[in-house]
Amino acid sequence: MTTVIKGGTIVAADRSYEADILIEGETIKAIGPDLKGDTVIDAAGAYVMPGGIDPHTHLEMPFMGTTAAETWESGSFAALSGGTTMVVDFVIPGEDGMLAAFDAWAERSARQASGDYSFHMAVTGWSEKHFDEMEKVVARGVNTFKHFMAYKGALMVNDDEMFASFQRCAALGALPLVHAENGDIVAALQQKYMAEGRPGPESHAFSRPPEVEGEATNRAIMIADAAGVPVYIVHTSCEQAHEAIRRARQKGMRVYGEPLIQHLVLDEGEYFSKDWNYSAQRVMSPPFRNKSHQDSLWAGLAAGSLQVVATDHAAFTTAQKQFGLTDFTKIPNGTGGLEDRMPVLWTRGVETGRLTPNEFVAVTSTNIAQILNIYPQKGAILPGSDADLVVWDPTLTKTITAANQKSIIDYNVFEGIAVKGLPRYTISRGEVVWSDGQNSGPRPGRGKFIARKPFPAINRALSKWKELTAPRSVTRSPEHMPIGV
Ligand code: DUC
Ligand code: ZN
Ligand code: ZN
Ligand code: ZN
Repeated sequence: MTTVIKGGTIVAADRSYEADILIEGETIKAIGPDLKGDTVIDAAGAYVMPGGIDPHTHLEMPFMGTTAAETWESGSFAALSGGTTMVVDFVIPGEDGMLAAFDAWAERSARQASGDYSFHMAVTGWSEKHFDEMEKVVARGVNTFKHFMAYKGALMVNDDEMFASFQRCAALGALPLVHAENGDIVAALQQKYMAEGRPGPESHAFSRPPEVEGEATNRAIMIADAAGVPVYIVHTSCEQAHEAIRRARQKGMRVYGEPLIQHLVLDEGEYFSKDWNYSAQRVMSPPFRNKSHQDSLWAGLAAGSLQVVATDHAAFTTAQKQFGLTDFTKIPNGTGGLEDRMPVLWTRGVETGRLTPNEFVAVTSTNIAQILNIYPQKGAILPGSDADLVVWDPTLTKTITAANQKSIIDYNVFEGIAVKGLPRYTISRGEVVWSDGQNSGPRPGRGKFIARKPFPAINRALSKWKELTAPRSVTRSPEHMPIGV
C-alpha cells in the first residue's frame, strides 16, 4: 500500500524545495518529481513539513492534590489536529519509584494515544534506589531525566541531589532536563504575599519573578558543567534565563533552552483580570512575563540561542483551578496549548517575518528530534524516516475558541486569537489521522511508544574548564610538611 503526497513544497529545517513524497507503509520511501502511488494526497499550494514534536506535556499527571484533566486520548488527538504527531510526557514517580510510575504511564498511553509518544523521567530525590532505577529506565528507552528546582516540599531536588543525578546522567549517556526556578525564594515569597493578605492569582506572578528563574538557570548550568553533562532548560520564559543559556553556549557548553508558545504570546497582564477564573486559568510556572521578555525569546529562536518551542501542556478545568480560590498557592499550575502551538507560532512567527518557514520546522520538530536522539526517525523528511508529516495550508484560518477545541477542558488561554496557517492533513506513520473539514476523531491505541537510545560519548563533553581544573596530586616530602606531622 503506497501513498503519494503530490504538488507541495517540502519545508525542512535546512531548505525548501518542490517534490512529491512516496510513502510505503509507515515510512518515507522516496522523494522526487512525478512519483506514483495507490492513493494521492493533494498538497498543491501547501507546505509539507515534518510532523510537530511537543517535548513537554503532562497528560493525566497527578499534581498539586489533583490530576491534570487532559487525558492521553483527548490530548494526543488535540496534538494531531494541530499538526503535532509526537508528544514527550513527563513520568512523575510516586512512592513506588520510577519503574512503577513508568508502568502506569505506559499503560495509560498505550491504551489511549492516537499519535506517537515517548517519556522523560523525573528525579525527585536521591538514594541508591534512584541510582539503580535510572539505569533500568534508560534500558526502557528513556534518555532524559527531569529535575524540579521548585515545588519545595514536593517535587523539588536540592543541589546535592541534582549534582548526583547529573553525574549519573553523564555516566548513562542521558540528558538532564531542569525546571529552573529557585524553590526556596518562591516559597518565601508565597508566604509573604499570603501573610500580607494578597491571595489572588496575580500574587502567583509576583512570587515567581524573573530573578528566581535566572538564578536557578545559572545554577543548573554550573552544576551541569561541574558534572560534565549537557543540560536542557525547560520553559525558558525570561531574559535572565535566556542570558544564562546564551552565555554558556558561547563558552562551548551544550545547553538548550525551550520557550513555550504561551510565553511567546501571552503576557503578565493576564493575571490582572477582574474575572478571578480568567486569571487563575492562566496560572502556570513560570508565569507569563512582560513584553520585553517576549522579545528576548523571539530573538533567541531566530538567533539559535533557544532551540525548541513546546507547550508544557498541563490542562486543568476551571473547577480544579478553584481549589485555590482563597489561596493562590493552591491553584493547580498549568495551561494548555497542544493543538494551538503550531498555528499560533506560524501566525505570530512566520506570518510576521520573525521566523522563516525553515526555522519554524527547526524549532517545532527537527531540533528536538536531534536533541532527544531520535533523528532522522522523527523530525526529518528523508527516505527511511517515519512518515510523520503535516500538509500545512498557509491560507486556512480560524479563530481559536474553547467551543471548538479537541482539548477537554472548558477554556483556552488563546481564546479569540485569529490564526492563519493550519494543517490540511496530519499524517502519522503513513496514515492520515487528521484532515481539515472532516469529522475524524481520536483513534485510541494506534500511537506507539518511541524508545530513545542513550547519547554517544561525544555528547557528554561539556566544559572547557573541567579538564583545566581536573584534580592533580602532589607529593610532599617530610621537610615540606609542618613540624610534627
Ligand atoms: N509548571 C506548570 O505550570 N505546570 C506543570 C508543571 C510545571 O512546572
Ligand atoms: Zn516545569
Ligand atoms: Zn512541565
Ligand atoms: Zn625540597
